[in-house]
Amino acid sequence: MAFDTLLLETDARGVAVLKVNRPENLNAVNTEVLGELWQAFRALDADAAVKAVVLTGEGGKAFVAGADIGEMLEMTPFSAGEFSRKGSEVFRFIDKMKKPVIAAVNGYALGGGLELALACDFIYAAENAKLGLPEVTLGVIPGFGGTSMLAKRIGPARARELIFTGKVIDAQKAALWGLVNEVFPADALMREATETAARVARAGGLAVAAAKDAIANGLDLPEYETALFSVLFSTEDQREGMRAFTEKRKPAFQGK
Ligand code: CO8
Repeated sequence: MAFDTLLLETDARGVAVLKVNRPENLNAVNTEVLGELWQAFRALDADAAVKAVVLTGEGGKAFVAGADIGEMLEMTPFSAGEFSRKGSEVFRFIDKMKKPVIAAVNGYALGGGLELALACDFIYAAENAKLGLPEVTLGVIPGFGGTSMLAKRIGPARARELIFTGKVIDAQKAALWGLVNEVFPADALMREATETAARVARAGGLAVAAAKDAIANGLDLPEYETALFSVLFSTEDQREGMRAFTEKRKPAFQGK
């Protein structure tokens, strides 16, 4: 699949690396990028050869430095609403996907860029990463779900501090606050992220999808996990996984 604003590669382990590719604009997200992200994530979810996705930004400087300010400058309330709705649709789809998406934040993740990273299952960051929601410094607020996603991730008090001031924090503080899972040297980030994705890819895909579903939809509903757990006993993967353990061999999951 070819895109104008994205790069996509899948390896033999079932790991897809998707890059936002507008490095001259620090990968700022405009309407075209949102449309292509929507297409790419739908295609990745439907592709049986893909088991896990790593999302990052092209170039060494930015993951995504925000929504495209030049494009937003010309927006009307109507087109801003459309833009926000399209973004929310893409971000909600990442949550609904069967496959985990890891954000590898390799530089600036600001505004809509941090919101995009927050929409992923978890975030790894490079030591040089800088994260924040500086929208109030531009006279707006986060519009892709950032207020609630950040408050859920790091708690309302820390989210208020970041959102009200527009303050940008470094990777170490982001890790301390639980915004990113782990920090790596910049030249190790993609190796670490793709190795974690490959580890996910080796597990039972149906089980990983059920676990993602349980966390997304069952946090306050323990019966939901029970229902997903029991359904997995109708799969060949469950028998293969447990049989392989008792036979002291590696499982060969089929996703069935
Ligand atoms: N949009 C458009 N272009 C951008 C953006 C952006 N968000 N960020 C950087 N660029 C461009 C710059 O304009 C510049 O282009 P040019 O070379 O043509 O002048 C190029 O990228 C390189 O950037 P800089 O020269 O500024 O690089 P620096 O290293 O000096 O600075 C910074 C890097 C600090 C990241 C700086 O570029 C910056 O502050 N960028 C803006 C960050 C920001 O405020 N992001 C939040 C935007 S608001 C948002 O995301 C709202 C989301 C919700 C939308 C909801 C729908 C309505």
